[in-house]
Amino acid sequence: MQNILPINGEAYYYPDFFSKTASDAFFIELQKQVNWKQEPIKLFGKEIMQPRLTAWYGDENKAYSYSGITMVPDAWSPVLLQIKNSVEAIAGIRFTSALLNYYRNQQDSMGWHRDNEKELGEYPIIASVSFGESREFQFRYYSDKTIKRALLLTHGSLLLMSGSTQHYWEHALPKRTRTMGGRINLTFRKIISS
Ligand SMILES: O=C(O)CCC(=O)C(=O)O
Ligand SMILES: [Mn+2]
Repeated sequence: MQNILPINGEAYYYPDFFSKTASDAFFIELQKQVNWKQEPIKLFGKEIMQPRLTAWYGDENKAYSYSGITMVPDAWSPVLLQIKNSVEAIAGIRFTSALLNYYRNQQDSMGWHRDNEKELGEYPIIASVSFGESREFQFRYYSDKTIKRALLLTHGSLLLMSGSTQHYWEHALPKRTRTMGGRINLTFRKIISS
């Protein structure tokens, strides 16, 4: 497995982690069944709506603060547990939580950030699963933003981030101009303290 990041971090990409058939079924089921919400976010002291839908699932008693909002998790559903089990087998750890993102079309996005909340510990391991439309995922080096990497996250893919990635690299999922369908992304995390 080749590390996508040239320095100070680790990111591994598995394009066909889930089969097309399984991925098609996961997309439909998650789109229907998840408790999707559009949440407000604080950006430079101003409250705006996030440009995507989100949901937060996890073990009980694992509340999580994310970009100025505190989310109380919904309980794992069978389909989420099935995906989580597959991802845990390759990541070699147990995840406590998952943030779900639903990008309804090309105009939905996620801005530059690091997943470095203190609840995730010093070296967060994050497993990011994608279903639906392929979208470009971008990395940029935090202290020299001209150093960049990008990859296309396709239907049924898995991206594993570990090591010091969340110290040194930001990531984002930018808006696009070309018309696109929906994409569902699940980022499994392990909350160490809460
Ligand atoms: O949708 C993606 O691929 C990125 C999601 C992400 O960075 C996050 O949930 O923290
Ligand atoms: Mn992230």
